[in-house]
Amino acid sequence: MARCIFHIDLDAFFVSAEQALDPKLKGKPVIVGGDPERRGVVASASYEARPFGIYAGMPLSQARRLCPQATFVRANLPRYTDASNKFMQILSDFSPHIEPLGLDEAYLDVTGCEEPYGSPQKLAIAIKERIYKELKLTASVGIATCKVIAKIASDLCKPDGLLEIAPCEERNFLNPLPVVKLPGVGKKTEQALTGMDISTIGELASLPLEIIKRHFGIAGTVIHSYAKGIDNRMVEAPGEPKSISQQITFAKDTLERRFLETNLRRLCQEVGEELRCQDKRAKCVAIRLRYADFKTITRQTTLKEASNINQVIFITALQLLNKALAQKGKPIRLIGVRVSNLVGKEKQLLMFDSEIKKSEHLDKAIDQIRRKYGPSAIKTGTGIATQVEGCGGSLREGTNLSNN
Ligand code: TTP
Ligand code: MG
Repeated sequence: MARCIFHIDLDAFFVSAEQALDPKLKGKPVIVGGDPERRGVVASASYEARPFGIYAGMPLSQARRLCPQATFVRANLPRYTDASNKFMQILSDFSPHIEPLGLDEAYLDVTGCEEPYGSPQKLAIAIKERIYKELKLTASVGIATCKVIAKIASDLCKPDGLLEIAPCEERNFLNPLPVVKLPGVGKKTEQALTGMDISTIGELASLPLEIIKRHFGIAGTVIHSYAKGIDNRMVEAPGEPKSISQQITFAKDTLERRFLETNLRRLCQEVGEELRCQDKRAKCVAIRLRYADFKTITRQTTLKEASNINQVIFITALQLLNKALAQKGKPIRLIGVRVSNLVGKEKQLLMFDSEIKKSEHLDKAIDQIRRKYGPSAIKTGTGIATQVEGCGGSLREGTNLSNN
């Protein structure tokens, strides 16, 4: 029996959440991201703002130049998290097979669930109506026999759309679409395919697999299957987070060593706290640097033994930073720390080293004080420098727990 998979994505989510609270913003160019006078990027743009060329990730200053009449609203993450939880709850009332992706989208396997409604489309309409009634948000729904086609369909019918690709119609639907519509085909792959005279998904599907593999390796096999409408992935509830990250965008690009180190220490401390909170240790530590010209690099290393001790994470991240700075002396706009390859208590090595135990206990005690009395209640010597030094503040981007 063919599966019936929905991909549901909220339209202009952050903006719509603001419009739901303040109806005066409806029908207007609205941009959520923060204060355009400060550094930062567009998180979400209303459909009225998009014809001006505004997209997520664009610097707010540029968005302001392109669309000065837009209303700029500072992002309110707790508000969106709350709406997201309610959205996922509504979806799970229609099918237990739900796979949330980020805050505003999910796959839903509704095979067999459509019967009481009469058809998959009627079920999708019932979901959309409930989302609108309870949250004042619109969603777009793609319906297909597999995930990849459902996702492409929901993207094509935005905003407030519904598009069903009937079983056996997959290839007819995919063939004329540009390759870039295929998840997994980014700018670089698109360019390489253009160089091979391939511009549509149909053309990609008709290439021999050997040629695709030669150019794109194992990733090529996946996009080739998708291009042929083959995607056997199940709709699965996500596992535990596989990485934890924190990053900061500075108010001014900087190469000031002590300022960078101080911020790095703070990020490592926050990542460490999240690890300890989850009773996890990490084997890999990575830093991310974005230079003034937006070029972004990641440098990663593996620890001899998994750790959640601030100082261990910091020293490792600092070595990566020093190496990167020695290679490139360009001013830095953003710095981030990510720990991955997480192991839980059951997989941790026995710790014979009492110094490690002591450090972990000390960090945990500091976490408790900070949780009780606020983050500034206790500081390590170097941490104090962030308050007084150089770059006029920074824009925090929050903890990110990722399954990738
Ligand atoms: P998206 O679903 O990609 O975008 P959207 O909901 O704003 O618009 P669309 O109608 O095209 O679906 O992302 C969901 C939310 O995630 C978005 O509202 C804000 C946030 N987000 C960021 O903070 N930064 C980003 O770069 C992107 C792409 C999204
Ligand atoms: Mg969305």
